[in-house]
Amino acid sequence: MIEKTLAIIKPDAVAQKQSGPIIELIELNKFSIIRMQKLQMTEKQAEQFYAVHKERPFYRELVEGMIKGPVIVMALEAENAIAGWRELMGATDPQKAALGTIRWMFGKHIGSNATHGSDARETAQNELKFFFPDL
Ligand code: 3AN
Repeated sequence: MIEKTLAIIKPDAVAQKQSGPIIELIELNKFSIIRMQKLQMTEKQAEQFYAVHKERPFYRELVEGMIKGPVIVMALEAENAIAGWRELMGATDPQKAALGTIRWMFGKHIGSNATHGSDARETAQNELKFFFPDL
């Protein structure tokens, strides 16, 4: 089934000029980038975006990490895009990510793991709307 998902290249990866190779991997893996924007998230936006993690001990770190610089947000489309993008990103913790995945290559630690991806169909719908209201 053709799906859409939200991908974000996080501030650390953007600052380290890793967005080029990450976007290349996205295209080599046959995702279509149907929207793409570089933007600076506000603290309020990041808090809202990560509201599901509000009670987690790392919530502040998560919000701070997302607003320390510009991000690149993308709407990706492909067959099974949601699971496929998560597979290409690799495990949340870069130390546990499989060889060749984006987080294996570009993640530093669990709090700085290069990219974000929606985790389910409903989340994808909400996260896409958050940045691209026309989708
Ligand atoms: P994923 O991004 O792989 O869906 P989630 O939803 O469990 O993972 O976590 C959301 C984000 O929170 C992760 N991308 C990661 O940056 C951060 N995170 C998760 N666990 C930790 C942790 N133990 N310490 C610091 N940050 C964490």
